Amino acid sequence: KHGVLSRKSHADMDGKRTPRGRRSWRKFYAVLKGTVLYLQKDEYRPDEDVSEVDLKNAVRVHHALASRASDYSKRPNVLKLKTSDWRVYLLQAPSEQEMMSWILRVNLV
Ligand code: I3P
Repeated sequence: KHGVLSRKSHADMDGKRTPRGRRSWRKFYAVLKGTVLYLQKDEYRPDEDVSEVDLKNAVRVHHALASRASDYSKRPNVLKLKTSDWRVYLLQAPSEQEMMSWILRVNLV
């Protein structure tokens, strides 16, 4: 699955709150491949290797939990992603349907 997602980091590894200056929203082109959610700067090109920068933004979603971010109301279509190493991300999809689809797909990994 792939598509546009905006990301806000809420908690870093071990669940510590992401500090000010690193909490802003950033837009990515997201690609879910196997157990990894790649957050790329540019659109998905199947025949190209993932760049170093994009690898840094990759999120391991094995044993992660995705759910609607019902406690976040500043933006619509936002899901909350909790990873197995206690990171928390907010991810905004372009539509309600896309948000639901990402939640289902991530939780199936
Ligand atoms: C953050 C940025 C985010 C904001 C966040 C700020 O600042 O303004 O947009 O989240 O608020 O800390 P920075 O770019 O310096 O990291 P919202 O858009 O959700 O308000 P927060 O600290 O309350 O999460």
